[in-house]
Amino acid sequence: RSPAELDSHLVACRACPRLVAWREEVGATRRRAHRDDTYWARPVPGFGDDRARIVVVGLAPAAHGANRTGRMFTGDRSGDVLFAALHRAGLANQATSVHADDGLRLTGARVTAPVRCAPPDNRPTPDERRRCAPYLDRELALLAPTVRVLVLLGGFGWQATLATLADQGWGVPRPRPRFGHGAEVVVEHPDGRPALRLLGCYHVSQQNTFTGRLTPAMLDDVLARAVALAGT
Ligand code: DU
Ligand code: SF4
Repeated sequence: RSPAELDSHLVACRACPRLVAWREEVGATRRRAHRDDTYWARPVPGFGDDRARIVVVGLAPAAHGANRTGRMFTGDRSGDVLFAALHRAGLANQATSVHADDGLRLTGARVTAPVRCAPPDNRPTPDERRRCAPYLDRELALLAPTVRVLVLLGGFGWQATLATLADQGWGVPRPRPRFGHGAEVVVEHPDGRPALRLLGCYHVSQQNTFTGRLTPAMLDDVLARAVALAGT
């Protein structure tokens, strides 16, 4: 199965009634700044290199970001911070991301999430997270020849991703490793895929970047660590 086939299955998914209602409601009501936009309002595929060594994993699409543009982390402040850092790390061809057709390309990297539909308050339920788990697992299976490092953004995304990986048979330690900025964990899959190194990083949300909890230098350090671990 190719990533494109996986995506065509994903974007038709309606398995979570609450999230289907929310993604469509947000898309129908819009936000004043985006009044003239047609919202994507569907599940959001991973974006970037099909041969990525590093995958940045958020939590879920932002209501007025990826749920609007249809591309992960695209069209909001979180994405501005993240793609600028990926550009500094040599993993993106440009520092900005505006919409799905803006010329942005990632090389050696990909961005995705354990839950593919925008949830109310950025909080998917455990059931929603479990239902969505196979999509991340299939994406990682397709990337298995190359992927070595996952950068997990934020405590909620960390926990959701570890739980998603555990649901899919990955050997996630118990008790579950705690999130921290700079935390590192190695997980293996029983099907013999190469192991993944998980790196914790504070989320690129405005809440963290405006307050200086996450500085550009801290993000650069995590991505440099990811590049070093991923090898060449
Ligand atoms: O058709 P396309 O989405 O431009 O992808 C063509 C090709 O480029 C595919 O092998 C994925 C790869 N690619 C990439 O390396 N980085 C990107 O950001 C988008 C696509
Ligand atoms: Fe489907 Fe995942 Fe969206 Fe639920 S969150 S409807 S499983 S794509």
